[in-house]
Amino acid sequence: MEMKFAGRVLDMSRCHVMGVLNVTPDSFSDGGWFNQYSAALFKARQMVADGAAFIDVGGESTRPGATRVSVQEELDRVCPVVEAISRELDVIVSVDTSTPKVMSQAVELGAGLVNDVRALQREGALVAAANAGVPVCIMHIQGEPETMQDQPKYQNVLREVGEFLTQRVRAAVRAGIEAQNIILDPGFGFGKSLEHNLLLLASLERLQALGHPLLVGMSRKSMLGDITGREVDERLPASLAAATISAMKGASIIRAHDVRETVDAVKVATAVKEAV
Ligand code: 8Y4
Repeated sequence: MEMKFAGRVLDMSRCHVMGVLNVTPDSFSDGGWFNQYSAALFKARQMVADGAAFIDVGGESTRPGATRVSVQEELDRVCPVVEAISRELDVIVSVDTSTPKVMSQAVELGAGLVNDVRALQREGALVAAANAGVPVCIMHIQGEPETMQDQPKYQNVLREVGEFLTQRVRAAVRAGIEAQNIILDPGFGFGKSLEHNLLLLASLERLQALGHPLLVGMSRKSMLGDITGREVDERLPASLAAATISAMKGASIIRAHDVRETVDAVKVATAVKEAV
């Protein structure tokens, strides 16, 4: 079960860590562009030293109420960082975007994975991802980022997430994306209540049965705040518990803010899995 990301090969039967690198305006409210760029590269170097296999570079906040960025603004933020990390560091750059132009340019600059929380549903995204030729992560989302958390509703969340992902895989394959190049993600927190998120995590094996490697992202998310009563800065232990459970249940990639700690948690889960 190997996958090739812009020249780098990874065994997807094992679990890897993806570090989060935001280059959004809310993550850099001061300092100017050069400082922001330097801080991003510094953080990327640290995450690679800590054992990240991927760095997920994102220039658009998907938080409800976040200010929208123009395509040009997203390109200007993401591209220089993608280019520098690809050139300098031994890591797979993932581009967190729903914007076709950003997908194409980032892959041209060395990105090895397209991570789209809108599941390639924007006009031109399927074509851009297919032409880019790198693996894609297709994530489930109910609704739009702006409104997804007001009253999420499902008859059967597991069935509906599975059907959505299956449909998007079909659309991707029709557009020319190789089935072996598709990673799936249940989209924790993207139009889901705590109950929905817990059902999905408890049933992760059922999504794995769709036949694609799984990526999961629960790091610091509000579902962990709901369970523990902790604020976002105090959610590392809960994030590690969620990462460990995901790795035990067969996830191939864990998206996380705290790479060093998450790598250790994944190592423990992997050692236990491989003992049998
Ligand atoms: C605190 C910190 C609270 C972060 C919430 C958040 C995923 C993703 C995001 C995911 C994939 C986030 C880009 C949301 N989540 N991509 N991206 N899967 N594939 N929120 O779960 O981190 S951003």
